[in-house]
Amino acid sequence: MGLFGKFISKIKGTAHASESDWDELEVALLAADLGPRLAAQVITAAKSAKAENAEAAIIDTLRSALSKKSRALVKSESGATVILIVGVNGTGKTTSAAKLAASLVGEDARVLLAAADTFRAAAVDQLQTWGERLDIDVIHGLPNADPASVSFDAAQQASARGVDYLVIDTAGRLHNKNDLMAELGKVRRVIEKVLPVQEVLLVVDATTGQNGLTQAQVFAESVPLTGLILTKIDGSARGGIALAIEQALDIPIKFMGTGELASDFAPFEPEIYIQGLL
Ligand SMILES: Nc1nc2c(ncn2[C@@H]2O[C@H](COP(=O)(O)OP(=O)(O)OP(=O)(O)O)[C@@H](O)[C@H]2O)c(=O)[nH]1
Ligand SMILES: [Mg+2]
Repeated sequence: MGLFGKFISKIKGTAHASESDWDELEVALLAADLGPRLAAQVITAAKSAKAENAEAAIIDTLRSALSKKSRALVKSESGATVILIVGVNGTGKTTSAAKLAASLVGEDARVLLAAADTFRAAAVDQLQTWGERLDIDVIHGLPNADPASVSFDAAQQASARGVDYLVIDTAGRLHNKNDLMAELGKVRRVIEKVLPVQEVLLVVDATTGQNGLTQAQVFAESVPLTGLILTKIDGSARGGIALAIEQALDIPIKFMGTGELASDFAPFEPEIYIQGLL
């Protein structure tokens, strides 16, 4: 991404950055989707530092925007840990559910997937294809089944089979559709009749920029989000949205998606991420 590299090397040897240097930095910060608030804080911090300390001041400001909450998955002490995957259409929920399940299997956990996106038959097929590829069982219902009932059934099966994790994929829903948002609350309540829902992970597509922040705000009002999965940060120069969201909502990004393969998925590492921005 190399957001600040050019700016820093420009001001390092000089006593002062010029107005046009500051403007250039601000444009770069906004273009990277850091958002106006954090962009302004970075500029203020860099301006008040000496040229040779500007880089450290910028890094400190970025660091302070990060959530201090744990980025590790919460694990049930006994019984299956339920992870609900939510988000707007096309952000990468199904892919991320499969990738997350694969990474848990990679840690020797027993994992079950559930296709609670019952609106489209293709959505169930998509998760089943992943399941076959990864050798992970996928629970699904009849076409147009109630997502809450599929989730309930999946929780019962997870419990009966004694798996470690149940990862539930849900339908894409627009955050401005109240009935769909209310449905999420119902799905969660129904699962909790069987097992506690330890994680509700919102999938945000990094390429949607500041809209990702709006999505996170609205979803957080409907269902208690425990973390985020930030997808498609491969090839996106706009990864600054991660910091904008963490600063505004204090919801930790737990994982990131960096491509379309099962292996293109990793825990979110803030220090590496900040170095990447620089
Ligand atoms: N480059 C890239 N592509 C991704 C990533 N995650 C998902 N995709 C792609 O994005 C597209 C949509 O992914 P899905 O997983 O189907 O998204 P979804 O949120 O389940 O979509 P709906 O169920 O329709 O709401 C697919 O083509 C995925 O391969 C990622 O991290 N990087
Ligand atoms: Mg999907």
